[in-house]
Amino acid sequence: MAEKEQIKSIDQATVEMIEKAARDGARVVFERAETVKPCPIGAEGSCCSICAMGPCRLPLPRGKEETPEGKQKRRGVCGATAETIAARNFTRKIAAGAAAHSDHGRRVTQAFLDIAKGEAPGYEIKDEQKLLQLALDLGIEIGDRSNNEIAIDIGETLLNEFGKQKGELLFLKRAPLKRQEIWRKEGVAPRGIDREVVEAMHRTHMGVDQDYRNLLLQGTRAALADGWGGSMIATDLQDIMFGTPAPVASQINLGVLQEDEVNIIIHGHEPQLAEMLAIVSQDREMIEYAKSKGAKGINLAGMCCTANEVLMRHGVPIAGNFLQQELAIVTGALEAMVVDVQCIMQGLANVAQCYHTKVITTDTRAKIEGATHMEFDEHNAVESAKAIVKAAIDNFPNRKKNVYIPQQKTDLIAGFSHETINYLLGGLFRASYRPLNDNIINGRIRGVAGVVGCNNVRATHDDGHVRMVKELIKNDVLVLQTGCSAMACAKVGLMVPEAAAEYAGEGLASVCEAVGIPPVLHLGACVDNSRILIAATAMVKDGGLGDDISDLPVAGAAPEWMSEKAISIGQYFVGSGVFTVFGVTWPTLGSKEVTDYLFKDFEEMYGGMWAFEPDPIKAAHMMIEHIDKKRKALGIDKARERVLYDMAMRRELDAV
Ligand code: XCC
Repeated sequence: MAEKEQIKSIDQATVEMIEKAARDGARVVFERAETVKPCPIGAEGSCCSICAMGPCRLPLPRGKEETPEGKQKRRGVCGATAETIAARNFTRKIAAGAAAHSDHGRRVTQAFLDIAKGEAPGYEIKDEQKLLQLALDLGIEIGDRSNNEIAIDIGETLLNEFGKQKGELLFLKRAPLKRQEIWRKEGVAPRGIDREVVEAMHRTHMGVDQDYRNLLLQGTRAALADGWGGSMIATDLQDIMFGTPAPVASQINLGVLQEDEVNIIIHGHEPQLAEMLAIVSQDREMIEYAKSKGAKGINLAGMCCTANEVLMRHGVPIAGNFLQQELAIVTGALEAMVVDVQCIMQGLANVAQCYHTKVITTDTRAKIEGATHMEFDEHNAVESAKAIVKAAIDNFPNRKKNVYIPQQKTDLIAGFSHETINYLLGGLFRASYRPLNDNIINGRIRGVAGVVGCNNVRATHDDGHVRMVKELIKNDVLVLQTGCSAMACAKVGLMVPEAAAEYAGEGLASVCEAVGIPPVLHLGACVDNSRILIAATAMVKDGGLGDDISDLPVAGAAPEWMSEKAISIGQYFVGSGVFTVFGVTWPTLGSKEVTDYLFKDFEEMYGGMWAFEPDPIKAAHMMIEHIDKKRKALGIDKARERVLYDMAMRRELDAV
């Protein structure tokens, strides 16, 4: 029997562009995925390629139980067990993910220092309040010093976090005290960001750490160095330099591209260039230049996490999420695809050959064969950005006949930073999470879920995110989102206040309507998952919901994950006490022991644990079950029953 064909996407714009790509002869990710199938042994984490005696492939016996003798024999050439191999592969994924977020954080810190020293004209410190708060957090003197003097000390202190060899990362102190104690007890409090990544790479080298528990201990430490280190530093400093996000309206999907304007997409992760492009693309001189080439104006849009950064702070529209990157070129209406780092498919350069689009790499760490490299330099940001915009404008007259922009675009509200949530809930003078905690305690809100992460071409595009989030809000779970997951839900209209009445359960809807927020809140890019850690900590500190993150009725998920960064994020959530469920595939299934350790034993150690469930509805119910378990432990389960009873009574009364 033929294999049932997987539906490629639930998004009409995506479907239309896949069809156009086929007509135009452009090979995109959806087509490549049909010819390149995943290796089943690698997918389970059972292929070891870390030395030249292998790769050793250790498949599980198919269709039957593994016998003890079989398990004994299932070893690599060096004698490594399936447990060691799975744990090593998993730890390496964490190290790569933590490295990506943290190298982003490092470059942001360097830019922050340059700005403070006056060496990066065109940028400034935008959020003074957050600067001073951070100085207080770090014990840096404020006195009557200038913002720049304070910022230099902050920048140097945080830059030191990357290469620190001893002690603990400074931001660990932001966590609830009980959480800090757990980290110390388990020996996973990170010392320095780079140190933990390097040690993870060392310990997973051939012939070093060969105890899966010990390997995963280092994996946890490296992941925590991402969440409470590199990512958190990136978020804080970006907010100070570019402004802490506040609610902003915009639009999303390929329909934001304009037929008669110069279309530029900024794609990747670091916001420095994107910030400057947002300014320069509005420059009168640039717009005039665009007009001289026959365009009506310049249209900047975002893709992937850079998109989230400039959406949150400027309302720049989003053209799409991860799996739509090549499809933006397929419209035939894109003058320049400007990329920096992470999640950029090499296929872009190939697809661009069928159209006029210029793929422009801008970062010395990320070049692509066949693309044009135009180095972006923060010291000369305005000029660098102008050169890129000019190159896009110059490309406008080269558009070919095969232009078609799908009509789909959806309104959304973004900009829900921790500070904004605090303010919206509590008001300017008494900003607090109290109303959120109270509504959780009284049962109107059942709990809070973070649904984040990528798209994965092995699952129907956007479907997992949308179905999971709809199920959660229907069951009164407030959803916080970042990354490509946020974009999937924004595209179907879940990020406008009206979505509360349409999709949320009565309890959640009543709170959203009172505060005027959507039931699904966009918190930003993937480094901004650190905002979720801070929000969870604020809930603990506000009282009434236990004394650790693991006591809260919260859960996390990445239903369509694909990147190593997602594994690092998941691991730091689990290590911070959060139950976290991933979809699509799970990279340790080749070892039952390692999988059980992550899914069960971790709960004893960290209060949080992993789960794997490819069905988004079932996964949502696993999250709800966990939330209910936590409500019961807190003794607030009865409150919710009362609320539901009240509603039933109300309905009865209404019927009379
Ligand atoms: Fe990349 Fe951040 Fe994943 Fe999207 S969600 S595919 S990592 S852009 Ni981060």
